[in-house]
Amino acid sequence: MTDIPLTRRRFAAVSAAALAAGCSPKGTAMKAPASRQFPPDFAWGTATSAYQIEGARDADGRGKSIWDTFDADPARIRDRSNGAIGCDSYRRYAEDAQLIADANLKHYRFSIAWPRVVPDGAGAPNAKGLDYYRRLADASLERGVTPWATLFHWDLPQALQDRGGWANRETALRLADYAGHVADALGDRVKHFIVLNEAAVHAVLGHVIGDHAPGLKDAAALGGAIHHQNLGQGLAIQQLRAKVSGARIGTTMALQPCRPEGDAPQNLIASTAFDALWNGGFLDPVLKGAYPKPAEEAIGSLLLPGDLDITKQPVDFVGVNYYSPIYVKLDLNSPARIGFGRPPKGSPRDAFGREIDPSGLFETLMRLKTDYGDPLLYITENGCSDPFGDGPAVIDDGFRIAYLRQHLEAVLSAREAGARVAGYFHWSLVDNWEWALGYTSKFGCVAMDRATGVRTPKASYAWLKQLALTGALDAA
Ligand code: IFM
Repeated sequence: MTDIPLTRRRFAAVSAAALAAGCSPKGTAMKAPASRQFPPDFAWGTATSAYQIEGARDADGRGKSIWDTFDADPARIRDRSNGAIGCDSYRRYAEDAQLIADANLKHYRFSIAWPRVVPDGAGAPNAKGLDYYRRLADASLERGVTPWATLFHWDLPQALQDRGGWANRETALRLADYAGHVADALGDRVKHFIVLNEAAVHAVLGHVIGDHAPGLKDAAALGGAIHHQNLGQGLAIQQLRAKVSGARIGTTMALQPCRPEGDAPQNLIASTAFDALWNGGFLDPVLKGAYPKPAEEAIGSLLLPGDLDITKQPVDFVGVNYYSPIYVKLDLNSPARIGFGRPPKGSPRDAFGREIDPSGLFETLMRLKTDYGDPLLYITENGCSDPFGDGPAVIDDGFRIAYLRQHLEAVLSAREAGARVAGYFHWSLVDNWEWALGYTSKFGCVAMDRATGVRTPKASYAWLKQLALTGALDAA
């Protein structure tokens, strides 16, 4: 992280605020849960996203997305692969729905590819693209699985990027138009909607660091990517509310406690500043109708009168995507003075290199309860990867079961402490195309043979199946 636009002056301002707030680097303490039983109405599900699984990029009038453009340069993707095939789910969607139903999972969170619905980013919707999502929703419903549609999981139509992408306020209006088309076509059968997926990741990795599409390395692009996504979300929620009776509408964020590397006070200041962009920059506008200072400064003159009334829409739930905390340090070599730090020495890591720290999930859930009005919460993503590499998937994936068990214990603890967590979606159903990591990182509870597309359930699939049936979390 070299370019987060936190100037020396802003850094001094957030330093003062952080010290005044007396931020704790470790957060709320988590107790072991007293009971290992989830209630019968707890929602068990799994999650995927369009670009990672669908393939069929040229089918039925789909337009190009920024990821088609980004992965056209193989050097950008770890194994030089691209999203042309994904998991072939555009053809195999019914098989996927059957796998979900067979695992006793009653909820499927998938994303709709914006460029399938509005290939040129604006104008009339593409009926064939919408038909595909009708078929997918019906395949789920017929098997007793409730569809949850995410509208924007990072695959912006390239036509909109060509007009400035999120730097252009118009993109927010186009997101609302797209939401309206989805509502008109699918609102009779899809009632659960998530407008944005992990907007912080898209803003920072896509616009500042450049590891994700659209591949920009431009600190000045951050403000537009934050604010216009939030604005578009507000406008899209208005469309969905107006058009879909009985809609349950939420948002999904990559919420991560931002912790300082080590004990140095300057790292605490840097982590507090980063938290205000990464977490606060998306939570506050929708739930509080305001931006934390550092985010507001990054947005500058793009924030127009009335915008915060639009971003602050009533939501029925907040979706929490949690994998691990972020460590942050002061980095004098970076123009922003903020850099990614390392977790404490010896802390457990998953095969993916991410720190394993379920207390970060507990802390996040409690923070939402305490600081953000106690919203209804769903864990909309949680999971871990196989070890990196081109090798076959690990079918006997005890490491994944251990990871899931620990995080579900954190969910039980947070529920006992009063957080209103109503469901859990495992990321992900099938090993899929993990963005810039290509196929080198596998998150599925089902393996996929890349040559044939054949799916093979892993040990974690059987484990989730039993858990979803009984709601009883086994002990290690
Ligand atoms: O695969 C991604 C997903 O698209 C967004 N959340 C994190 C997952 C694992 O890295």
